[in-house]
Amino acid sequence: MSEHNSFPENFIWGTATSSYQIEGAADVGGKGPSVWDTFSHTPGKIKDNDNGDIACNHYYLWPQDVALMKELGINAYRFSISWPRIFPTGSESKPNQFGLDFYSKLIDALLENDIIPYTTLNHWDIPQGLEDAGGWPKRKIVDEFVKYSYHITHHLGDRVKHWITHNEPWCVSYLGYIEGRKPPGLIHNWAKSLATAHHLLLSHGIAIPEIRNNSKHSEVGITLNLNTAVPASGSIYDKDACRFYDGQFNRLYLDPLYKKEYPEDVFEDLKARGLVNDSDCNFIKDNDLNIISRHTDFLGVNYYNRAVIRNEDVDQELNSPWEVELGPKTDFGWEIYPSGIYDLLMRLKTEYAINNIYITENGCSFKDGPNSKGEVEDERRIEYHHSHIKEIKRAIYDGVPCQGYFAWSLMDNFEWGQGFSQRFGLAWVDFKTLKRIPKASYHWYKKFISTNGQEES
Ligand code: IFM
Repeated sequence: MSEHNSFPENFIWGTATSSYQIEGAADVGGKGPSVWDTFSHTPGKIKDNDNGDIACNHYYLWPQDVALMKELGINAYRFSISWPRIFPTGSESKPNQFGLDFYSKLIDALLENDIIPYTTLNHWDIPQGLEDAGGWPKRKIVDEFVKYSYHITHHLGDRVKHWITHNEPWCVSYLGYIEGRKPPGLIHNWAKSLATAHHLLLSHGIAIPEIRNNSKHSEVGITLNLNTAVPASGSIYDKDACRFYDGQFNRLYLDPLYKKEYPEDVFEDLKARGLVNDSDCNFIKDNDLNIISRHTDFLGVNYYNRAVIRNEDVDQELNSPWEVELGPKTDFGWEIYPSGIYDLLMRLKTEYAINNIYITENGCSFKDGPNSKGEVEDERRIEYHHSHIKEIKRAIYDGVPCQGYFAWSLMDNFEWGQGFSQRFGLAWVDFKTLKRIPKASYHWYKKFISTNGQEES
């Protein structure tokens, strides 16, 4: 790269999705119920009581989705495998061949169209049977994940060469056990939340050699949702709240993976506040951290926004006035802050010396729909992606080893607790007819990546 106006040769340009958000066919082909089937069918959990029974119907419409990708010109596609399609209750000893065949056909079609599959093993929709047996807080699930990883890579590892063990462990651990916004919907249960984080990381570490063994010359990594956190003011209260936030959101995952240790301040804080005690933390066994910190080939980074942290526990009379100016927001209410991705990438390079990074998700929710001509003019989405990609390029020129970018998402889909009300897609989906309509952002991304992101300097 001699000029600062293009991306490294062989840079990966992709889009991402996940199984529960797009597939539908909730009980087809021997698939068992996932925790998301249960959660979304529990009244009041999902906006408008939506569920993923049909979603984008990708299970049946995948040939047209592969055509949509081909037309877009991406060279990679990140998707996830529905664990209960392969092990309906989780505890079977043999995989469900019908489930494997579905992914096998999809992978063949991708490769025939020169689209490299990047496959996530766990994007949250674990078999309900494993949840009933105790879920992530119980160490037993680690063996089940390793078994599942073994069988998937045994069957698909000849063709898939890029593996992501877990997507966003924080969402499972924190949103599932502290805020209750994701399955199993518990609140304020720090003991289970920490054990969940640990077992997700441990299962990642144990699965790495199994995956490498079955899928020769492959790369294996994990995807974390990370952000840049700043205090709302220079007060000691906001700074301290920001330290804790960063600890439980970013460092709780990065430190064990890359420094072989947990952030002590997070555990000390929780103990001081009476939220956990010593015996709650005895899920960490000798050697676990050696396993968790096994070398990975890449880190997948999902970045959406910055976090501005205000200490709400302190009497606001004692705190300093809010000092940070917030940027505009998406329709989800998330702040648009492109330079946060630059700051994050620089931190990953300097503080964690990470050797290879993919941006496995970045995107925004805007509701823009078809106009009278049937076209979707989502200029704000174009601006969002463009401004973030420019910051990634700046980080690459400042030495960050970033090898690829996956826009979230290929198409509008089931946005978890928000149901179908939040739209992240480059293609509009009419959830009545299931028609996909490429948005202006799709056409922009297509043109942008066709020149490897080259721009007038
Ligand atoms: O839709 C989700 C995705 O499943 C995980 N990362 C964040 C996206 C937007 O909320």
